[in-house]
Amino acid sequence: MIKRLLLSCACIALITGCATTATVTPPPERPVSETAPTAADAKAYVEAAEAKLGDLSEYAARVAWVRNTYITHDTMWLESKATAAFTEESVRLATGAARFNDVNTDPETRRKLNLLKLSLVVPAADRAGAAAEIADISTRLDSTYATGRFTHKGKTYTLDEASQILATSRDPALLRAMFEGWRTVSVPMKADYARLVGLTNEGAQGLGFADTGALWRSGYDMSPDAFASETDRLWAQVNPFYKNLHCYVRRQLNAHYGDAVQPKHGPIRADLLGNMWAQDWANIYDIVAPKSLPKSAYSLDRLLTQKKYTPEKMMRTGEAFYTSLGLAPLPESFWQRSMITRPRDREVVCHASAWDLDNRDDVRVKMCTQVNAEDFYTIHHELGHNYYQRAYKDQPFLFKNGANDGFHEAIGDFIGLSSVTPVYLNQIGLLDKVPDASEDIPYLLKMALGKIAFLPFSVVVDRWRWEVYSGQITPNRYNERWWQLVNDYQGLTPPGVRPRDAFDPGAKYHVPANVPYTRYFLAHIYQFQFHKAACDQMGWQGPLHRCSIYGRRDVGQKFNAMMEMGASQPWPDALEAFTGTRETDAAAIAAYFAPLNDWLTQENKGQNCGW
Ligand code: X8Z
Ligand code: ZN
Repeated sequence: MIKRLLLSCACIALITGCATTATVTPPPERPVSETAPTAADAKAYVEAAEAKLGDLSEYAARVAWVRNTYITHDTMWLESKATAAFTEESVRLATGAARFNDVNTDPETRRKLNLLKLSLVVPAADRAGAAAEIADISTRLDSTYATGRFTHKGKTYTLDEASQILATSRDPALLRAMFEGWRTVSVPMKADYARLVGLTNEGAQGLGFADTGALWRSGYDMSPDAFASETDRLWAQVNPFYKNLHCYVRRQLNAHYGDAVQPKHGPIRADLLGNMWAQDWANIYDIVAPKSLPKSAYSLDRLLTQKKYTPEKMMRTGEAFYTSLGLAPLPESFWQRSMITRPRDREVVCHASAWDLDNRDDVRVKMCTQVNAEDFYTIHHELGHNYYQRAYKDQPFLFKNGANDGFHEAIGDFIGLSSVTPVYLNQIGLLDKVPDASEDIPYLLKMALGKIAFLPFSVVVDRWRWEVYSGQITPNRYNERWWQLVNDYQGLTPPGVRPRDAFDPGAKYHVPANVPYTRYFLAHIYQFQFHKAACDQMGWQGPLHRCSIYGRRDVGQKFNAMMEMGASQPWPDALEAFTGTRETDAAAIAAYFAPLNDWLTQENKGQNCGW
C-alpha cells in the first residue's frame, strides 16, 4: 500500500520523483507580462504538467518498490530524496494551477487542474526544506512499522506472527500479550507523527484547504463538509445492523470466556476478536457459530491447505477469476517481478499492495501471502487494483486513477464476494459439495464478521485523523481520543489500561503510511452495489449471497467499461455506467445481509444490546 500522487491509492504506484531524471519540457513559467491567462494557456499548462509527472512517476515508483521490498538505510535514503523532489515539483505545479482559477477553461482541463491539487495526499509547504522533512519522516514512519518487532517471554514476534496467534489462540492472557506487544512498536512514532501533522497542514493550507483532512475530503466531487455528512448518513444506515452483530458476538464471547474475561454488558474486549485491530472478526467464527444450526460443512482455511494450495497457486486462481470475465491475463512481468511471499533474508513492507510501475503494463503485487482464507480474499482485492490500472492505462495521466479512491478499493472486493461463494469454490474443485440452504445463515454470519464488523473501524480511523488535522485533538490526547472513538463506534475496549506513552493509532499501517482510510468504508458500500447490479444484469433470482459472477463475460465487459473511465468523470457517472444509479447507498449491503439481520434480531430478543 503506497502513496501515489493521484489520490494515492493504497495500492497504486507511488509517484515520487527525482528532479534530476526529468527530461521533459517544464510547464510554462509565470508569464512575464501581466496579461490575463487564457483557456489555451491553461490547457497547455496541464498538458506540460502531465508530461512531466508522467515521466517522473516511473522513476519514483521504481525507487519506492525497491525500498518497500528491501528496507535498508540506503533505500530509505533514496526513497526520501525521491519523495522530496517529487513533492516539491507537485506543489509547484499545483500552486501554479491557481492562476487559472478565473479562466473559463474547457471542462476536462478544469477537472485536471483540480486533480493536480488533490493529488497531494501528504502536501508540503512551498518553502525550502519542507518537502525534505516530510519525506524523511514519512519514510521513517513507514519503515518503523514494517520492521516492528516485540518480545514476549523471551521470544521475538513480527506482526504476521502476532496476528496468527490472535487469529487462532483462545488463551486470553496470550491474546492480550500479542495485542499489547504490537502496540509497543508505535510508541516511538508519536513525535514524528505530530510533527508531520503540522507540516502537511501547512502544505494543505498553502493549496487553499483548511487542513489536510479537508484536502482528503475534497476528492469526492463535492465539498469536504458535504462528504463528511455523506459518510455520517451511510454509517447511520448500517449502524443498527452492526449493533445487532455486536450484541450477538458479545454474548457468544461471554459464553466462551466467562464474565471475568468478557462481561455480558458493555464493550467487547478488542483482543478477543481474532484480528490485531478488531477490524475483521472472521477468525473467531468457531466461537460464535450458531449452536442452533448445523455445523458449517467446510472451512476455506482447511480446504486451501488440504488441496495443497501455495501462494502462487492462490494468485493464479485469482487471475483466472478475472480472465473468466473476459479480461486479459496478467503480463509475464507480473509473475517475474511481483513479491508474493515474505523474503527470508531482508526487511520488507509486508502490508499487501498492488503497483503500477510504468503507468502502462508493469503491474505487480507485493504481499507476504499465507495460505489461508483471509489472504485468498486479499489476493482478489489486490488484483482488482491491478485490473483497474490496466483498464484506464490509455487515459491521460491525471485521469489514470479510480473514479474515487473508494472505487479503487471496491473493484477487487466485488470480485472477492463471488470468489468465496460455495458454488464457485465447487466449480474450481476446492469444495466437493455445495451446501444446501441450511448453511445460508452460517455463511452470512462468516461474511458479516468480515464485512459488517469492518464498517465502524473504517469510520474511526479517519474520524480520528480528521480531528487531529483540524487541531481538535492535540498530541497529549491522541491516544485517549482514539479509544473514545473505538468505544463509541465499535463498542470495544482495550484489554487493560493503556500506558501513558502509548500511540495506538500508529499500530495500524495506514496511520504511519498516511493512507486515507475512508476509501475502505466507501468500498464496503460500493462493492455490494456492484455485486447487486451484476447479479441483476445476469437475471439472478436467488439470494444475493449465493450469486457468483464467475465466467460472466457480459458482466465483465460492462464492468471493464466503467473501469476504463478511470478518473475522467465525476464518480457518480462511473457508478451510473455500471449500476444505473448515481447515489452511494447502503440498500445493497442491507439486501445481501437481510436474512442474517432478521436472524440476529430473533437471537437478540430479550438481550440488553448496546454498550
Ligand atoms: O489495506 C488494505 C489492502 C491494501 S489496499 C490490503 N485493506 C485495508 C486494511 O488492511 O486495513 C483492505 C481492507 C482494509
Ligand atoms: Zn486496496
